[in-house]
Amino acid sequence: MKKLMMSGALALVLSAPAWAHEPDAVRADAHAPIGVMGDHTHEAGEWMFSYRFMRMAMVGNRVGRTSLTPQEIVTSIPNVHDMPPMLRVVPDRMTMDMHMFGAMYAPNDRITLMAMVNYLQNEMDHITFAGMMGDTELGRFTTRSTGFGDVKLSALVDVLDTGATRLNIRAGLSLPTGSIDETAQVFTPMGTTPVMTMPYVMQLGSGTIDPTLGATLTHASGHWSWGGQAVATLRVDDNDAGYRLGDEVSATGWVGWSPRPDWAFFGRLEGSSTGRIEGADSRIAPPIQTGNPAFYGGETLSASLGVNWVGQAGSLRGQRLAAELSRPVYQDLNGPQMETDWTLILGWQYAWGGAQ
Ligand SMILES: [Cu+2]
Repeated sequence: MKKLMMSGALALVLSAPAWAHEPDAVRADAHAPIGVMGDHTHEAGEWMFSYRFMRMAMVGNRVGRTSLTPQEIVTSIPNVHDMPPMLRVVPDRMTMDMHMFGAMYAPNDRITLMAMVNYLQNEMDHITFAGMMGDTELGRFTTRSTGFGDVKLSALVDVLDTGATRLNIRAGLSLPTGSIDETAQVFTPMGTTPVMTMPYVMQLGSGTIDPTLGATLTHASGHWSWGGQAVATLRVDDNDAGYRLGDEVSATGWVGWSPRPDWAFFGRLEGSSTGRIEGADSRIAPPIQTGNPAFYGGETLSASLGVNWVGQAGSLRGQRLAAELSRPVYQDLNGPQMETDWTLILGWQYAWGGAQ
């Protein structure tokens, strides 16, 4: 993908027309890289629909910044639940697919309303080790959870808009529409196959109403653009199952380069910090790391390459396509915990209405 983007960029430079001759151009860099949400606002009466597909691939485990094999985990990490004394099941691969549907509408030039809901498909592969201790593999199994996640509603307020430089602040709520009662058949160290409530990471929602706050500053002029965003999601209450997910804060910054108005290429860094789960779901007590609320959260820094395209004429005008590929460059996890390998986001956005 990197190679493809580079050669695409080169071809565009060679064919780049002067921007001054295109005053009506829709700018590809008027939107942030597709992995950033709530970066832009709309003018009065304007609507936007968006669809994003996101795949996050996780392979292997780490404690802090150190990688651990499944055999090391089951011989060195105690089980938080009474029996057996050590962890006996290790997740070694997870794929999270998200179909993200979004709508934006601006009742006036200062306020833009935004709603998002995700359809999630989670899949986790496990290794079960035999008996009460030791590192003899007994077998493997896969669990899956599928369904809609939490609905996120927010309002974005334009604080500053000079045309080139924009600042918006956002306040919102995440509503607990996603299930926290997902179950799956598992394969135990004793060779039995009961159906159990899945660990926290495989659940589809937080189970709580979570306030979110954010601010985004962007600038675009000539061939260059840049932006920054900070977002916090706060967990202020326990859910019905007796726990709350950790607070999340993240900050990101990006630089974009547009050889022509309809294309923009981005480099982006994002740092995030997530707290441990507080409380516990009494239904979740298997001898696996994901069953321990302390083995959640941590600090991650990831780097991304992205591309935006926007149509200029006819029925393609205002249609946006985008892609972004991210890889972590630093992960310090409260573990053992699965580590992220890469994340890919593909997106489509279309806005209409408004004054133009
Ligand atoms: Cu929008």
